[in-house]
Amino acid sequence: MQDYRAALKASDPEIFETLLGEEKRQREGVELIPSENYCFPEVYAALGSAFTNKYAEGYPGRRYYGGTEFVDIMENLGRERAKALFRAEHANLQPLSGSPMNQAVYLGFIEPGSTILAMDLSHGGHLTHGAPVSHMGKIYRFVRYKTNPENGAIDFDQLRDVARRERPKMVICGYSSYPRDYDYKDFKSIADEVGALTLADVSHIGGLIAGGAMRNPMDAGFDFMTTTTHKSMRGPRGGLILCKAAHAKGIDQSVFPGLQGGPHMNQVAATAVTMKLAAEPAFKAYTHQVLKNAKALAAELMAGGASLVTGGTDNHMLVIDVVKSFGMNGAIAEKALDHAGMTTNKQVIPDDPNPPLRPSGVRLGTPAATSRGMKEGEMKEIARIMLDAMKHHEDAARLASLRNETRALCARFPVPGLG
Ligand code: DSN
Repeated sequence: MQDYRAALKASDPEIFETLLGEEKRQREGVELIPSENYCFPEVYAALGSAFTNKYAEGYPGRRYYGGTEFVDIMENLGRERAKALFRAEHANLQPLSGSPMNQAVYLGFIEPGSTILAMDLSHGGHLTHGAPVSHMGKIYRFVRYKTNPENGAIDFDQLRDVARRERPKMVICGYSSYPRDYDYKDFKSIADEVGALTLADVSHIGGLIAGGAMRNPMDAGFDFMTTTTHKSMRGPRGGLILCKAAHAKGIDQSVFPGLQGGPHMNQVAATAVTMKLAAEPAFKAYTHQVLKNAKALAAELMAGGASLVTGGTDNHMLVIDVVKSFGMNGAIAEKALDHAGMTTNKQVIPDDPNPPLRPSGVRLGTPAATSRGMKEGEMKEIARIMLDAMKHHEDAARLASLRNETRALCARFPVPGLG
């Protein structure tokens, strides 16, 4: 078999150098961005395979190109695995990523100009849930529900009031910065009352649902569930749509030819592989450890003076109000943590008075560290280094010394697939 790395090194040493730099960065730092992870090593093999060469517009058994006998078998396996994993009646593995995946649902089932009810963006909703700067926010009329300022949880009374008043065609639940779980039946009953379709965008927690650590919206009778495949699922960068059988034809047509052309068959293959690995007992144990680690990290950070949005976490994610805790904005905290070898991202908090590039929070999560085998003990070490870095963010020598401690910690936990 050809050594692809050696070929790249020989033909493009400049790009190869950047790859080596990125691999070193991933090895020597603790990755705490909650949407990032280390993919299964098998995913690298599928992504860097001959499937990348193949055009296969259409679906298995109904393609617009010849030579599709093997990709048909592969995509069918992936679809059946995804259906079984998520207890769904239909699966589409072709969305190129999270944004097109959600667009395909809207464009296939909601008329332009119609109303969609989704979470307020500063309270945890995602760009594709109708941010004014997104085309989706221009095509549809998004109305909002929020979290309760008392406890940080979704305010279902307000959600019901907005739904009754606005009569949305679709109710979306899902988030990119909400550290709590909820009962999908609450959303479903409100949507049913006003005759709306239900979409759960579980991009952050798709893997945690697959492993049984968090609730599955399909069990509550949701019409659609979308998830990216690269976050807690440890697959390739990509999107996955699960839905009821009644929506299968509409979803497939909306993805192709409605929104996309040729699917990336190497990505579809990597997703199919991920669906198999995510059904294994080891992955189930992994997802439960992700949650245990998040709780341990939250407890330790709070004991050290960090104020967490909602006061803790039920999932893999934590949001620290760094203005309240340490008197600095999220951009400064992110940089200090970076210098200490801890990668996080600045984050707006509910009704944040500060702008998105200098918001009041930082967001962190445990999926990637857990993929390296880190457990509650390591979360204590991570929290100690983080607190020290934020409290001494202007002390360059101290940050450099903390970075060495982070490197030593990381050296004990090889990165899957990178060593
Ligand atoms: N960018 C992802 C996140 O970080 O949550 C969502 O698209």
